[in-house]
Amino acid sequence: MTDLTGKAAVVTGASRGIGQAVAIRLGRLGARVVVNYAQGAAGAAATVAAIEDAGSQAIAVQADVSKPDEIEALLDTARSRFGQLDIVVANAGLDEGLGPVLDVTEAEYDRMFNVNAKGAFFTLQKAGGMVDSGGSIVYIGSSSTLRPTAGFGLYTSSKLPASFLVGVLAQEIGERGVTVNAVVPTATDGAGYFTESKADDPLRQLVQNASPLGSRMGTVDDVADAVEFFTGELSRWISGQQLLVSGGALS
Ligand code: NJP
Repeated sequence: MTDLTGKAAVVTGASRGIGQAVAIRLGRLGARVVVNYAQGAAGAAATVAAIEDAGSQAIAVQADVSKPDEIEALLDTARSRFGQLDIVVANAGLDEGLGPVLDVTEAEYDRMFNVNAKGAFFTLQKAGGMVDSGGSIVYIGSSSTLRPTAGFGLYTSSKLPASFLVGVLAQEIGERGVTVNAVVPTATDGAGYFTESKADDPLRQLVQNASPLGSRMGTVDDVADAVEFFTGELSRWISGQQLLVSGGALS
């Protein structure tokens, strides 16, 4: 089993969905966790409580990832509170904005790119400069970046830049023994759009039928499993990679 005892982690967007599951997983593995949120204070408090129940420590910190100064202060909290920074998971994102490219407005573009592109870029950049030697950085990407799909022009365009950056950063900071990888989920039950969708949602049924491994959606715990791998000892010689978490579906 992965043992993160003594490590300190920051997970952005950990008030719900994938980020919440990842933060709780890291806490259960022994890490002390800085739980970031933007507006979901109650969700972040629930994440902190789950980590404390598991016997570790956590603190909720509000920060808007589209503001580089706030990211820096967020990462600083790990050092001031826990004395170190070993793991950064760049998860915060807006899982919305679907529709034809021809309908995208400048305001919609700015909203999505501010969080998904600029926010992820500067989270990775600040993490690259601030994470301790031997640490790990994980970006939560999107399987939509693997194949052009109608309706995904805005969302996927905003997720692609940080995906590319993962490989570059892995080259630039690898000499410090820091790994940089991306976990690339498909549509995930209990997160984003699929937090509220019902069993008879046609999109849910489409996703459920896409995996050769069985008729179910991926879960937030499937994604947390992959993050556990990239933050633990077993991935010490793996960097710059994109790991598709899709139950074998090709995208
Ligand atoms: O999203 P959701 P997911 N600064 O909506 C936070 C990718 N992904 O778990 O407002 C800081 O449940 C927000 O905070 P708050 C996706 O692209 C997903 O699905 O306080 N935080 C909340 O904690 C994204 O990168 C699917 O509640 C900000 C969280 O982000 C990642 O997975 C499929 C923020 C969003 O929770 C997590 O998405 C896929 C800001 N400015 C990729 N804005 C999927 N769900 O199916 C938002 O391929 N947050």
